[in-house]
Amino acid sequence: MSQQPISLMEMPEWQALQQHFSEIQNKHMRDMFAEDDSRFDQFSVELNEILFDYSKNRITKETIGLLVELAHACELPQQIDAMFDAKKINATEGRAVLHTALRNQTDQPLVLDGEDVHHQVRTEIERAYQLAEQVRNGDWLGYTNKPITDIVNIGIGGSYLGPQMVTEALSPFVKPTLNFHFVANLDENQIDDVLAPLDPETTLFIVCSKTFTTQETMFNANTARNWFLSLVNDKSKLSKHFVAVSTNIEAAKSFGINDQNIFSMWDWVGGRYSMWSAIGLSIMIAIGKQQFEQLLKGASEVDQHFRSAELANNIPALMGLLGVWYNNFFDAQAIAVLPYSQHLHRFPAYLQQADMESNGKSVALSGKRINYSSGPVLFGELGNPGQHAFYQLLHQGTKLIPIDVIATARNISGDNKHQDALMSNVFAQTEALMKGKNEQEVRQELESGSLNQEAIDNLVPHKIFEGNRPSNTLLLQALTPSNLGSLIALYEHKIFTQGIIWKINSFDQWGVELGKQLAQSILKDLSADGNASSSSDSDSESNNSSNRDSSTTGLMSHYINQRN
Ligand code: G6Q
Repeated sequence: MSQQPISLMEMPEWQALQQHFSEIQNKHMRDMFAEDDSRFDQFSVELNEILFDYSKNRITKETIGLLVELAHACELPQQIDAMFDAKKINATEGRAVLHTALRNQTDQPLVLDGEDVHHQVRTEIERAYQLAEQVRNGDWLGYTNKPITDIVNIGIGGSYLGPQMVTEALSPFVKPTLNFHFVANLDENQIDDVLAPLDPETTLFIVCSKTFTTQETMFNANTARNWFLSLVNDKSKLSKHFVAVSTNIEAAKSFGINDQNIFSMWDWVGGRYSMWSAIGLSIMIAIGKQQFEQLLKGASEVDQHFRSAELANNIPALMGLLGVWYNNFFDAQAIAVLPYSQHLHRFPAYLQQADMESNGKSVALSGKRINYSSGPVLFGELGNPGQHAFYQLLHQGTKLIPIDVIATARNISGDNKHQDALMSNVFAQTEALMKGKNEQEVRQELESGSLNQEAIDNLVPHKIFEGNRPSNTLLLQALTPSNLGSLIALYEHKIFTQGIIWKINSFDQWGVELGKQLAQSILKDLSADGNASSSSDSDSESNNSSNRDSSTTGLMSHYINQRN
């Protein structure tokens, strides 16, 4: 007889954590550090050139033990194997999840539906490298035989955030004679601004779209093509200036892109996990084959670590479990990711998609609604600018917001004259969040000044910092391609770990669909005769418009009046 799977919160391992939480929830990290000076050694892990310090968390050895037991009870190790072994773990789309195969460094075949995935991956990436090297060497010539100077990546979501983030993060490795532009927004101001200074003779457009149907990308690609044709006036010249990356080869061909300029990807790569494939073509052009291979290598090393390290010593598993600890036991609603490295300025935006699109789900794989909290709100910004903006809330607000701080010990492009000052901020912030400042300390500080007793009494409560606010620190030796590859893979696997604990599918994104469908129906009405009325429509396709609410109808009418 088949048994109903036991729900997460009824698991004995969960209940043991609940009990443990009630015992330590009020314990202050200040005291934990005072009682045990080996916390840093106990709660930090080094992997190649990355140090992960998680000692400033509201945890004891027992907490980690219990979280690891929960992960085992949720079969995390078996699920990790299932992902790497090409099992179709993306159940709602019937797909394997194989971004790890895109960076696999071994010669071992990996068979999926009768095909060797590794062979397919290597073949396609070598084609992409060839194009990248031609552009970099000046051998890829535009229609007037001039080398390319500007590369415009047109794509959105996973076909944009990863390539843009990495190209920016690795700017010291980017070929200085090439300029990179990323167009994602449907507001034509973006593409118009990008195109304005460009010369069609020396511009290469990469249309990146897994489906080749995405509205924003198709609009922008058409605008780029029209711009090119308006200046060049000869369709036969397009082939030197437009390439595409897609699973939908036919659609890319009908857009007018030559067969040999289309690079494929596969349905087993999710958009937000796809920068390791030819979707990363702009990165390949920017940093070249050798450095792109380093990026893959760094990610692959984390893949091996995730697959083989004991969970108690496994960085992505620990990152994921600590997130569960705060999300589900402390009821923390948000997390902040705070890079102190300027070149990582797009990392929070990239991670926002990776995390929130993956784990922003409320139905378990079983099809049942979950009765616990899943993915948190993720936000972030560069560290120092953030300190002078929203860190106030992190230090003294009413919400508990665990943070990840990311920093590099060495700045590879400068002479490190700011480095000690920068790092002093990194260490000071996490120390302040952990320790806080108690009443006695505040009083002492104020009493050494010139204020009278009444003024001191009034000021004291405002100057108290409760502290006990958790942080992880990821300290990279430097922001190299290999370390960046590792950093991204750490977060990918953190997200995976949490998806397994929460029993959700981290690899679909049905939530993106409804808005897209409605936009299509609304656009049809907006482009028709400007009639946004909610009254009866006879054809069945306009069911949506007849069901439209008064707010949407009112806004549409107002827009139509204003636009005319
Ligand atoms: C990512 C999502 C989504 C997707 C974009 C672009 O995992 O699926 O962000 O990447 O909607 O889709 P296309 O690449 O198909 O244009």
